[in-house]
Amino acid sequence: MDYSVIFILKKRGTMKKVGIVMGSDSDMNIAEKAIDKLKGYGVPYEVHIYSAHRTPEEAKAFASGAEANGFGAIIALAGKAAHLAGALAANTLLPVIGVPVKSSTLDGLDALLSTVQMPSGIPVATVAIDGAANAAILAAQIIAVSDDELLAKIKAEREEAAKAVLAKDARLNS
Ligand code: RP5
Repeated sequence: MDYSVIFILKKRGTMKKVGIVMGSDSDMNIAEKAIDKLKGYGVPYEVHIYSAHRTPEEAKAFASGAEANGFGAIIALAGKAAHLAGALAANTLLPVIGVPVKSSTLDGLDALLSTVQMPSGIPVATVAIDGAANAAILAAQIIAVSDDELLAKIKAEREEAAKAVLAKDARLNS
């Protein structure tokens, strides 16, 4: 077999997964934005429901084992007193991206502050309230550091987005 074919097969088999963890199934409509993005890039992922408060042991076990289980980044979605991203980050050296989820009472500001205000030494990369699509793009960028094919897909997507903006601009003055 051609060496380049062997290389491609090896590389496909070893692409790191993204873990999508949400605090409740009520976060699923937001998690779907991340799932759709990762599917579009062809990035493997797993989705789980673990809560920092309701199932702390399972959340800890997932984070502790994530690197050994083939994950390259973790997206954590939670609303209200959203400690999930921080609790996962405390138990792994993988990059953790926090998505504060908007709840019915404080419009997600509670979750934003709970997710973003991490103590020094345990970082969480926090995206906007309900910003699961950006979380997935950031996770894909992290995986793409060692995957040129994935990097090219993300670059192409940005170029398409820029073209769409410029086409709208051109229409304003035509
Ligand atoms: C958080 O509390 C979850 O992430 C969810 O956003 C919020 C409400 O959870 P449910 O009461 O709907 O299960 O832990």
